[in-house]
Amino acid sequence: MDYGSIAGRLDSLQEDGLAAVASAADIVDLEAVEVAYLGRKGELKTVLSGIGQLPAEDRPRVGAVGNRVREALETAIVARRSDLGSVALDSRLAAERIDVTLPGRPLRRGSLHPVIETNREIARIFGQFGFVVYEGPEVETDERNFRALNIPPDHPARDLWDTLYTDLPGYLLRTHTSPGQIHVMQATKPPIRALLPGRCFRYEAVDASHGFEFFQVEGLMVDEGTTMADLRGLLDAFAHAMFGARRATRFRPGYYPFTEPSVAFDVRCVVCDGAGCSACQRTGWMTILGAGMVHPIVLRNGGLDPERYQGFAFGMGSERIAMLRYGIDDIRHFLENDLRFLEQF
Ligand code: 2NL
Repeated sequence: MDYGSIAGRLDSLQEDGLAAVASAADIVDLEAVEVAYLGRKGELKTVLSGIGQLPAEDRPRVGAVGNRVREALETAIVARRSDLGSVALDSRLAAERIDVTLPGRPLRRGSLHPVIETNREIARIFGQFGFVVYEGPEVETDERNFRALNIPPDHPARDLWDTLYTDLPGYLLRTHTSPGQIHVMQATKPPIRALLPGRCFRYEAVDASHGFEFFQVEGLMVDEGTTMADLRGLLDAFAHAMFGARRATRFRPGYYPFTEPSVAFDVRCVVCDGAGCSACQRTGWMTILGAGMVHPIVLRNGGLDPERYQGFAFGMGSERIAMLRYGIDDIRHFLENDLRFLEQF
């Protein structure tokens, strides 16, 4: 072992090392090259370990060559690492390139069911008069659905509602949302301005204008000194908001066991505007809801003193209002969930 042979080995180590650095294909490869040449058990260490066998005067010269080789390799590795880094970034950028000029992918758009949308519009209009939306359960007691509303068992008025009963005695599917109003009266103090939308059920043969399930929106107002004039004014405002500002309206006498007096509320036919057509059976008028002054017995069942409080209530079929708004002639469309129908709203 002499200076010449060690220096020669160091030169060829540098040459091999630089070649290995240059051909490292990626960062991981380059790290392995670094460990192999400059690591604790790497090539450089191995060659330099022979330094002890040299004459003392040769050792600094060999050390100087060793340092030059280490620096050359380290410099090459740093440069190669930065090259490989930008190559990796370039290829990632290429692989993940986004063509911002492509048209977007359309999302499928949903919309509210026309009956629900109609309920919301009704709630929006009455909301302007301070009415607050409440919801009650679809399975109700015979007590709240009938008896509290002045419809005792065996009363002939029960024939007006063909009822779906449950297996549980005393429980039924509500035939109107009025039992929810009983909840409201029992739970809150006047002044009450409540709106109750919801699904109702009747045991009924299905045809173009009847379903066995349907939606209803009921309103209830109770306060001291509430009169039929307040009812008429409110319903006029509703009719004008829903069917046009100049639409004529009228009250006709009606009958409900839970209101006295009771009325039917009509608007000028929205199809012929009074000229007479098949939609209004040539009467020129269409009934859009039933209403009346809350019967004193019903107020008392709601926990309120009829000597102090008066109230009115009204109820409308959501499907009927939706049919008039959109010119739909068959109520069965609302339950069939045919997308060709629903997508039009
Ligand atoms: C209709 C008519 C109506 C009511 C509903 C009501 C509720 C309570 C007290 C008194 Cl708690 N009345 N609701 C009153 C009159 C008519 O609905 O045929 N709707 C589709």
